[in-house]
Formats: sequence, structure tokens, C-alpha cells
Amino acid sequence: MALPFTRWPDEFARRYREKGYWQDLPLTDILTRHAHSDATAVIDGDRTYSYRQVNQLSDNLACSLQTLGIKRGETALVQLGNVAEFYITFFALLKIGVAPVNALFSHQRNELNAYATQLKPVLLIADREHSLFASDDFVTTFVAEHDTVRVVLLRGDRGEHALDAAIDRPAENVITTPTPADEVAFFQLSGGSTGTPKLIPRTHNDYYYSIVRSNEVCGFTADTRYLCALPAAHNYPMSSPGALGVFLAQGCVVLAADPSATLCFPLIEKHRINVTALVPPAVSLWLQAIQEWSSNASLASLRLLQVGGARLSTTLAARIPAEMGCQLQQVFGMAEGLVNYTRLDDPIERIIHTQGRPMCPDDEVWVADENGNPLPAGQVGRLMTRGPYTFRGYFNSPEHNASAFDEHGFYSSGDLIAIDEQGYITVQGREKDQINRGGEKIAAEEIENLLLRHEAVIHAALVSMEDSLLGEKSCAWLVTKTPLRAVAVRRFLREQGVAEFKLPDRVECLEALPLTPVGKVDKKQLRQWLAQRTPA
Ligand code: AMP
Ligand code: DBH
Repeated sequence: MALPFTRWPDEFARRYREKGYWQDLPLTDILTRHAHSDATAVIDGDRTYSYRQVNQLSDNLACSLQTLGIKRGETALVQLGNVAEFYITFFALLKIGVAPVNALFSHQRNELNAYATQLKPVLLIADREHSLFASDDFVTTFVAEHDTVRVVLLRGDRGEHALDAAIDRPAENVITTPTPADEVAFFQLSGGSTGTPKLIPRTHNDYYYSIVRSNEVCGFTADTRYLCALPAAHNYPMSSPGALGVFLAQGCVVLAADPSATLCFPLIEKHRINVTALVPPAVSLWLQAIQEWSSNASLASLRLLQVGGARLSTTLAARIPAEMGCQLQQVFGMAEGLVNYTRLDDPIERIIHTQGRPMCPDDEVWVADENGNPLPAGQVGRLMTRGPYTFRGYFNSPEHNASAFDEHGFYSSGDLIAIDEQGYITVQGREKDQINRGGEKIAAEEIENLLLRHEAVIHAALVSMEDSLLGEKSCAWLVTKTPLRAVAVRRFLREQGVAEFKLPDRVECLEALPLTPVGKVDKKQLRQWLAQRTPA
């Protein structure tokens, strides 16, 4: 049985096929087309895998999973970091028609539970190196709470849960059965703005196209040597063009555990990396490292640096070509679909000052005023979009979808943008209740709900505050029965099992939250107080 999701209306599906965007190929084709290639696909520390090997190992795992009774049409919760097994697992699941959601490695109990509750997975694949899975305690509770889970495989486990053994066991005549190309292939994660994190169904057709087109725009070829230093599961390093773009082009992906300069610079030098993707704070740290080491010599092979996920300041942007000696490409994308790129042959001014333009001619993007009417070029309003790789609805979320889409299927991303006469976008702000902490998104409501579980907390509001490195950090404004210190608040949230990046960087207690005339929490006022550094 196929997983439910909101489809594109027939006339759109027909048009996207006619124009050649939707090719009706499964995402597994990205790998299997190179099944007999001995070119290096992935380098993970001292482990090197050819395309032939990645394909064979994912066949092995696919076969093991079938033997364990995992069936086409079912779903999986996967949490793997930047390791080769991430891609092996992804392709293995697609090969047997199982749709995974790939949690970020920074996610904790709370996030994993939220995804499992929504998706009802039959399979959990995770890593003994993650603190949650160091012992069996969490697995035991998790399986008890989510009774759909029948199989648990853990990377680094040597016993009954061994993922490694399931990957190493030679496959016998695997018959791959991906889901149909116009059905759900897997689920992406939304940065979100709601209490529970939302899942984004992505079909083979739409995701494959976004990768093909990204490769064209970014010039990825068999010569591409890509450093993946952002979380591999994130949409950006996965598909813009990311590792999947590299695989499609038969290039090489080198994995790094994090984007620190101390880790990445030697990898760039050793593996002659020519393109990588960063978020703005990592750019700052790289520039700082170049200054401290008085050299950018180890970056000599780097030709293109993609920057996205959060607003890049023009000051930082201008320093990239000058100090890193490579070209900059701004990327403004979203796991929901739409991706904008500055073009490789754009004038430098445009590359520094804009967040690019939509990659596909059939991306429909316009700017709406408060009443949902279109605004002329140059004016700031809400981003509205639909297109061949932009989803039509969050998984099982009819209520939220009703407000996230207009009646014509345009998705409102919650970003405030302006589009110039040439179609180039600048991100001007945000309407959604989210904090963008250096590219890591925090849904205010999710954290507020957790804060309200504390016995001393009466009201809670999470707002952004400016930060010179991260762009934004978070501040929790609390009305409490008894005074609460920041450390105690963070400890409490950690105990609730929430990802570390979502913990408030600052905590302020006050008598009452300021309200707008209609009685909503006045977050604008709270942000202003933070900017003036005069806590109430
Ligand atoms: P997510 O929902 O996690 O996929 O995050 C997508 C959001 O990240 C977008 O809606 C924007 O708010 C933000 N974003 C991504 N890239 C950029 C960028 N280059 N500049 C500003 N904001 C960005
Ligand atoms: O922030 C994002 O989600 C993002 C940024 C750049 C993204 O999903 C993408 C490119 O594909």
C-alpha cells in the first residue's frame, strides 16, 4: 500500500513530465547507473568506497532487511551521522521501497519520538556512537512506546542489533523494488515553526529532478570532489547538489564530522577538494583560521564555496573570493523544495548581494502582501512558491497545510523576501516563528511547550537575538513562580531530551510577557528589549 501524501494536480504532473523534469526514474538510479564503476564514491576517514562497493553494500543491506521481514511500503527512522553507512542505508531502503526519515545526528529523544509518532516506522537504524544508543535503555523504551518497530539495527553494535553485519552479509539475488517514481521515496525534515516537527514527503520524481537541475546550475561533474561537512541528512548537503548530486555525476564525496577548519582544511588539501557547502558561521570561522594561520594554502584546490541555510552578510560574502581564493555561490533553499542559486557566471555584485534565483524555469515564485495579493518587483513581502520539486503538503497535517498553502497550491515558506527586476531574490526577514541559529532552525513553539512543562514556569516565549557569529541566538523569556537560572532551564530542557542547539542561549525572567493589542505575546517588543540590552 502506498504512503499517503498530497499529490500535484494532474495538469501539473503532465506538464512536469512533458518538460522532462519528471523522468519516472527511482532515486536508486543515481547509484545503480554507476554499479560497475570502480571510481571512488565516498571517503570516510580511512575507509574508501567505490561506486561498485556502495552499490554492493546497499544490496547486501537491502537483502538483510528483506530477510528480517521488512516490506515494501513500510517506513524507517534513521539516525546516522556523516558516515558512509548513511548513504549505504539510504539507498538500501530505497531499493526495497521503504521510506526513511533521516533524523539529524544532533537530535535527541524528543525529536526521535516526534518523528516515530508521526511515521510509525517498522525499522530503527541508529548509531552506538550516539549518546542515546550507547546502552540499550533508550532502545528498550523506544520499542515499547512505538510498537510498530520490529527491527532495530545499530552501527557499531556487535550483537543482535549489528548494522555492520547486515551490511557485510553478501546479498543473494536481490530484486530491487523501489516505490513508483511518483510516490513517496523518503521524508525530509522541516525546520518548522510548530509544536511538533513536520515531515515533508519527497517523491523520486521531484527529488531526482532537483538534483539533476542543481548539478547543471552548479557545474558538478565526474571531476567534482565534494567535502560534506554539514549534517549529511540535511537537504542542503544531500541535494543542493550535495552528495546525491556528486553521485549522479560520478564524482567523489569526502565526509567530515563537522565544519571546523582544523578538521576540514587538512581534508581539503589531502583529497584535493574542489567544492564544499557551508553555513555562514562556518565561513566566519574559516576566515578567522586563514588569518590566524596566515595562509589559505590548504584551500588551493577549492574552486567553489556554496553558502546557505541562513542569511550571509555582504561583508562576509565579499571576503570569500578575496581571502579564500575561490568562487562564492549563495544558496537559498528549503527542505520543502524551492532552491535558489546565484549562477556561476553572475556578476560578482549579484553573487555578493543576492540569494540567487530559482533553479527551474517552472519554479513559480511571487511576493505576497498581508492580504495575499502580489507585490511589484523590489517590494518586501511573503515568499509564495510552487513548482516541479516543491511539495504540496506536510505528512498527515491537514490543519497546518490549510494555513501553509493558498488555494492554488502555493506554499508560503514564512520568509520575507524581495524579488528584483531580474528575478533575483534577497531574503529580508522572516514571518514564521522560528529562530535561525546559524542555519540550524528552532521552532519557537516546540521549545515553549517544553518550557511550560517546568513546574515553575507560567508563561514562556522564545525569541531570536542578534549574534555576531551565528546571526541569531535564542533567548527564553519566562514568567515564573520562583526565580529560575539559565543553567537550570537548560538542564531541564536537556532532561526533556531536546537537541543541544535548541537550548536557549539566554534566559530572562519577567513579571509578565508584553502583549499586542489583540492579546498575543509581543515578540517584536521582546526582541527590541534584547537589542537595547535593557531587560525589563
Ligand atoms: P528548512 O525549513 O530547515 O529547510 O529551512 C529553510 C529555511 O532556511 C528557509 O525558509 C529560510 O528561512 C532559511 N534559509 C535557507 N537558506 C537561506 C539563505 N541563503 N539566506 C537566508 N535564509 C535562508
Ligand atoms: O536551509 C535549508 O533548508 C537549505 C539551504 C540551502 C536547503 O534545504 C537547501 C539549500 O536545499
